[in-house]
Amino acid sequence: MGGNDGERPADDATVCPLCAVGCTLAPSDGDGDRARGVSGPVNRDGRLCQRGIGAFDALGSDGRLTTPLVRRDGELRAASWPGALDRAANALSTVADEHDADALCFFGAPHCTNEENYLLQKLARSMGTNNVDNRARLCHAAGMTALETRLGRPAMTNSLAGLPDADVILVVGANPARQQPVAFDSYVRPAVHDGTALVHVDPRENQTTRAASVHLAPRPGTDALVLTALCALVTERGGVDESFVAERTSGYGSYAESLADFDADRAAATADIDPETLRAVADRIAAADRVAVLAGTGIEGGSDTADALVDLLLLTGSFGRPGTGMNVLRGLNNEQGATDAGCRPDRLPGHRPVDSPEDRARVAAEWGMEPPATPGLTERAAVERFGDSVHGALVVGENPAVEKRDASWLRDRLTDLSALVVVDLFESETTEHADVVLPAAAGVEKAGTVTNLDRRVQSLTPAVAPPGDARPDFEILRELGTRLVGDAFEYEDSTAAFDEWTRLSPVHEGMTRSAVADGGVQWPTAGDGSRGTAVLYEEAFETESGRAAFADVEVDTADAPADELTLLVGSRAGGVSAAGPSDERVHLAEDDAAPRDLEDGDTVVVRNDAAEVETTVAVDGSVREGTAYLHADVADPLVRDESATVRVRPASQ
Ligand SMILES: Nc1nc2c(c(=O)[nH]1)N[C@H]1C(S)=C(S)[C@@H](COP(=O)(O)OP(=O)(O)OC[C@H]3O[C@@H](n4cnc5c(=O)[nH]c(N)nc54)[C@H](O)[C@@H]3O)O[C@H]1N2
Ligand SMILES: Nc1nc2c(c(=O)[nH]1)N[C@H]1C(S)=C(S)[C@@H](COP(=O)(O)OP(=O)(O)OC[C@H]3O[C@@H](n4cnc5c(=O)[nH]c(N)nc54)[C@H](O)[C@@H]3O)O[C@H]1N2
Ligand code: SF4
Ligand SMILES: [Mo]
Repeated sequence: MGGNDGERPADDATVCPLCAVGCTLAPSDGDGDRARGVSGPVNRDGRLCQRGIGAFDALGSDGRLTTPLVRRDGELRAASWPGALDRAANALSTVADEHDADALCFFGAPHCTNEENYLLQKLARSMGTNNVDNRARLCHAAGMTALETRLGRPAMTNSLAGLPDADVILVVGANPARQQPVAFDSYVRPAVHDGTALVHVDPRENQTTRAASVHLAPRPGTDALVLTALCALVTERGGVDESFVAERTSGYGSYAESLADFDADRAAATADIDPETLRAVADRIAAADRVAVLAGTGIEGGSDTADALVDLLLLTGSFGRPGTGMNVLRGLNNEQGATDAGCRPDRLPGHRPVDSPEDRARVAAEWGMEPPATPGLTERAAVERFGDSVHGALVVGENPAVEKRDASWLRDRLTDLSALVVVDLFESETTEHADVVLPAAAGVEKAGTVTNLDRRVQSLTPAVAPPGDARPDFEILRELGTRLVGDAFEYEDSTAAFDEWTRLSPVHEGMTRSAVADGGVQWPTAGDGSRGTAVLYEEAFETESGRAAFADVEVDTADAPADELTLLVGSRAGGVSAAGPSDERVHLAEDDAAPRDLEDGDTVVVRNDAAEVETTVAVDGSVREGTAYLHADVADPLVRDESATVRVRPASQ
């Protein structure tokens, strides 16, 4: 099955920059700023979600940065482009001269194109550091690590288009009905309509639950236990795909032994779910030919959930065919591409390890210099070292705090930097502290390529002009690169950078810009640029042996202290049109509210060792007992505490 089966989009069409689904849209013919959906490889019927319809409005000229700003006498003041670029380059090179290149870090750019990300990491590495990362990657770090280390590639194994072939779809820790609506409505709902069983595993009921045939709401922290119980029950029911296990996996012997002793009823009791419902799900999975997993940010509590999901899929032979696989749903529009282009501290373009001499040599042949061999700092680690060992940062389209919008934590870190250069569309907490702010063009205003959540590289067409003097990030990075490094950054246009990137990245080898413009191409190309790959691992996994190993999942199900509740966070948002929290309340089950003398509407303090937040209570049947649900923005100060539990008390106590 080829990966370029989409239709060629209309000439004025581009890719929606607001999430990783990658729908095709165009400016509407007369209806103000509303976008018009255009039939594309993902939204074949031209469907858009509400956010996509508002894309031009969200990225329009209101409040946009339109001129470069340079700090003079403590104030950010308008400057010319050459003046601002010189100042930015000087500030960064002074840090490298006074300390060394590892005193710099480069953050970005999951909202930017593949070519822009490629330039950003080339700039970092050409200056001598691997301190380059993108924070959106961290939303799905556990899921992607499991995929990369166990199967080979840090990416969704399958395609949206194959989902209707699944017999069972397990949605775990995600709410695609709200967060990836076009993907859900175009591929999951029709499958369910045609008889696919949708099993939602989440301690909270959300929009996705409404479409599901079964909702399992295990106690938080017990997902891996429940999934391992499913593996044991599926085995008992003869649901193991013996030939797949024999030909494509390793380590089954000891894994099967550990399952043989597994007490599924005890697991159900620990997870506080109905054992009969669990058996019914196991029956469906055992009888299924194709099982697909869709996973979101709710599996990120540790590595065990992702590992248990991979085990379940290996056991049932659910890899390498349409309608199967481990599909971690990326969030931002080019989160996948930022990783593929090399905006990771441990990987060169195409996911090649920085500590591999052959891969560095291949890069050196293209760049004329070898990238550093030691992995750099993750974004999280770098932010913690601001003012200590890290003194300068180039930030392209990010808000570089571990979590966003906590002004005081961020301010403390950012004020410790001696050079901060920010490239963005809007002012933010980060630009407030910058020495130089460079105004960028938005996704709908620029050319280049982006890669959606199912590995499809698609082409952007500038649909509207950028406001004022804003420029595409590509031009800004090219200018900075020319000043800081030299000739290696003199690209004629973004296609020249695309060509260089695809020469260096084995999974993009031979991919051509014209094939990308003609309906998109899903990497890997296997060297044939016009054809992509819809389903990974059809013949073999990309591991040394070609097999995937079972993981003996260590399940840690420590109980929360009796008076504490597990903090559940949802409605994560990223991106410019993310509205503020629509719901500031803490949601509690009746059985948790009553013993605390709490009623709907009471004012409470939600507290842990990191912080406290005052809000009101919503007594709510959609959250399970033992949990407290908060919108991500409201939870922000609390999530910095590793314990992830909170105490909820009346504000008056
Ligand atoms: N409190 C809280 N914290 C969160 C979340 C939350 O919901 N609440 N969500 C989490 C999640 S899921 C994510 S992915 C991260 C997101 O974290 P970030 O990526 O840091 O934040 P965003 O707000 O998505 O975008 C950062 C900036 O990119 C700019 N931008 C957009 N397009 C372009 C472009 O083309 N060029 C340039 N140069 N800039 C551009 C925007 O103007 C914005 O200021 O935050 C995480 N942290
Ligand atoms: N409209 C809109 N859509 C977006 C975005 C946006 O800003 N607006 N942002 C995009 C981005 S950047 C991202 S990362 C994605 C995020 O997409 P999702 O990850 O689907 O988003 P959340 O709503 O945060 O869903 C997380 C779910 O995990 C559940 N959960 C929490 N803890 C656990 C647990 O221990 N076990 C299980 N099984 N479940 C748990 C929560 O209850 C919640 O239902 O959305 C993308 N889509
Ligand atoms: S689903 Fe995502 S890509 Fe599609 S229109 Fe909505 S925000 Fe844009
Ligand atoms: Mo995200």
